[in-house]
Formats: sequence, C-alpha cells, structure tokens
Amino acid sequence: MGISENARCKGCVDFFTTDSSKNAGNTLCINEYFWTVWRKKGAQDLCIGFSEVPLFIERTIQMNENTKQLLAMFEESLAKADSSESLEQLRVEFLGKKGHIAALMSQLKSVPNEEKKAFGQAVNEVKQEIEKKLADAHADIVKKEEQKLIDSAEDYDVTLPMDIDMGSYHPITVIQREVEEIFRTMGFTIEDFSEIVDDFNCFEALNIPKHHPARDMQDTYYLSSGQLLKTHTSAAQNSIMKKYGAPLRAVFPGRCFRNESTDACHENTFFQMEGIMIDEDISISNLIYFMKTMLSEVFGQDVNVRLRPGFFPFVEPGFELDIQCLICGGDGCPSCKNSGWLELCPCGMIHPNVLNYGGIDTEKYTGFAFGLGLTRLAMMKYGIKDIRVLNSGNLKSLSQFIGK
Ligand code: FA5
Repeated sequence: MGISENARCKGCVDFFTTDSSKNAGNTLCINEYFWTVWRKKGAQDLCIGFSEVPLFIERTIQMNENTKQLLAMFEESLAKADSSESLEQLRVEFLGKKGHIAALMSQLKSVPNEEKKAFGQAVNEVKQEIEKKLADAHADIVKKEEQKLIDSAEDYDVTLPMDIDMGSYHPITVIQREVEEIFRTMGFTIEDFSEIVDDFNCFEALNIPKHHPARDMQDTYYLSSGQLLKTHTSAAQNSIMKKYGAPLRAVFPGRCFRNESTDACHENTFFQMEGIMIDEDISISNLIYFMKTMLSEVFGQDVNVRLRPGFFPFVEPGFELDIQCLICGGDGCPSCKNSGWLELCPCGMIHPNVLNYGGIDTEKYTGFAFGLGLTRLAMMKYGIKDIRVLNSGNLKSLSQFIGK
C-alpha cells in the first residue's frame, strides 16, 4: 500500500502512542477486512502486525467510537436547542461536573499508561469541539432572542402626548448652582475638592494644631490610612491658595461630615460652600458687602441678618452671620432651636498664619473667608422645617420644594 493521505481508507484514524520515537505518526487502518498498523512516513510500509496489538487497537477503536457517538449525540441535541436555557442544560449535560465528558475522563485512570496520552487527547478534542459549538450556538441564539425582543417591542406613536415627569435636581444642587452663579458674576472661580482629606488640610493648615480644643467641635470619621472625611469646606483653603496664589477669588462647595447627633437643624452629612477673597487692601467692609449681595440675590427679598463675634482659629477677627428664621419669622421653632435665628455663614478675615501656610505674602495681601451652610440655606429658602428631609431620599417630599 502506498503512503499518502489519499491512500487512507474510510476507516483510518490517526493515533499516537506515548513512545513518540517509535510510533509517532502511525496510522491505524480499520478497513472492512482486517486491521493493519503501518508507519506513515517511511519508504516502506511497516506492519506492526495483528497479533502484537489487538487489545490496544480494540481499545483505540472503542474510544474513537465512543467520542464519535458522543459528538453525534451532542449535535443531535444541539439542533433541537432553541433558547439560552436549553443551551445551558446541554452544557451541563455534556461539560458539567457530572456530564458525559467528565464520565469519559474518569475512565482515564483505568487506561494503561502508554495509552493515556492518546485517550486524554481524544476526549479533549471532543470537549473543545463541544465548547466551540456551544459558544457559536449561544451567539446565534442571543442574536435571535434580541431580534425577537425588538420585533415584539410595542410600537409607539411619537406624536402622542406623554407623561414627562423627568424628575428634578435635589434642592441642595439647585441652591448650590444658584449661589455659584451669583459668585461667578462677581468674578469668583468655582473649585472642587475631595471629600477625603488629611489632617494637615482639615486642621493644621487652618491654624488648628493637634490637641487644639477647636478640634472637639468637629469630630469626624477617620479612615485606617489616617485620612478623614472633611468636616468643613475650609479644608480646601490651603490647596486653593497654593494653586492660584494671590490675588484670588474662589468659592468651593462640598459635602461635609461630622460625628454629631442629628436634630431638626443638624445633620451628620451636610453641604457647605466656602469662599475666599485675597487681594491688596481687603477689609471687613468687602466681606459684609459680598455676604449681603449673596443673601439678597438668593432670597430675592430683604432678610434680617445679624453679625456677632465668633471664634475660629483660622480667621481674625471672626464672625457668626445668622439669618432670622424664615420658618417661624423669628418667633422660635425647632428649626432654629427656638432662638429665632439660625447660624448660616460664619466668616472673618483670614489669619496671617493661614495665609503663610498657603504661600501668600502677608505683607502685601489680606483676605476674607466664609463658610456658608448650604443645607441650612436650602431649608430657609424652601421652608423645609427639618434638615433630615434633605438626606431622606424621599422623592415625594423633595420634589415639592423645587420651583418654589
Ligand atoms: C465652619 O465649618 C467653618 N469652617 C466656617 C468658616 C469658614 C468660618 C471660613 C470662618 C471662615 P461651622 O462649624 O460653624 O464653621 O459651620 C459653618 C456652617 O455650616 C454653619 O453655620 C451651618 O450653617 C453649617 N453647619 C455646621 N454644622 C452643621 C450640621 N451638623 N448640620 C447642618 N449644617 C451645619
């Protein structure tokens, strides 16, 4: 018999034994009459002989028959699968832990060592073929299922009137943007800053060294890295001074965190908007002018405010700017802790130490800073009696304040 691919009869299958030097490349011929084993690449056919290999041949043929049958069985089931679920069932049936491939593989231990490689290889080939066919079928089915969904989608008439309740911005976002706009028109830049800061930015750069009693007023949540959730927007002052130098006008809104009990006017998570202005000859008159302008723009009406001395280590002098409670008109209610006034926007002239930390020439420049309580401003503007409503996530309550 000649040695070429074409010379193979229908029943020929390739096989490999573990002893590659001897038998690699042999072809097993199982034609109708007898079995012969002959070397594929050689000048002459070399028949290993019927008597030397009957058991081996029998097993090899049996294995090939098994894998062929398994593949045929798989293809038959695959042809019937018409959904992702049925494909998944097939995958489990053939490739699962207790599936057919696993069952075939479990026979490996009883196969003689020299045949293990060929056996494993044959099972693996079937496995890979099944995996590929499953993946192709899956891609096909997904496409069909998507198309089915598209085809079954309800037609709608774009000209029909529709419900356009698209939701709305949170009251704090609304007021924040409004205040930003007011300051933008007065030449202030709007800055953003991280909610996680380090001790230096939150305290030390603000003239609040370690163990300073002012820290007690602003207990917060500490991370294992030593960083903390910022207690006030003042934490950004140092970075912004270093970023821009003087002269400088900037506002920077942000979420603040404090470890404190909540009530109608205190939250553990609330918003502030910090502002700083640094230039030559900046004085308290400039501070008062900007505060008044901002409040009359926000409320669109005259509101009663009062300025009283307040202590913050990062300003000197420092003030508390309170607004007369717009919920009770000054008579006293839970929203203002029955005082008729609400602390809204502490402020003051920036302490020279803070300017120095920020790299500002204190011989030439002075500046003011304020820390507006945005959440409280939203309460006053929208007549929200309890600050906790703002963090409640209750759309029914929140949506009613928009547009007021
Ligand atoms: C400060 O946070 C200072 N950093 C403000 C400041 C900036 C002073 C620049 C001077 C110069 P205070 O802790 O008072 O200060 O908070 C400022 C404002 O944030 C308060 O007036 C109030 O409106 C708001 N606020 C503070 N704590 C809470 C809270 N727990 N819940 C809601 N709003 C709060």
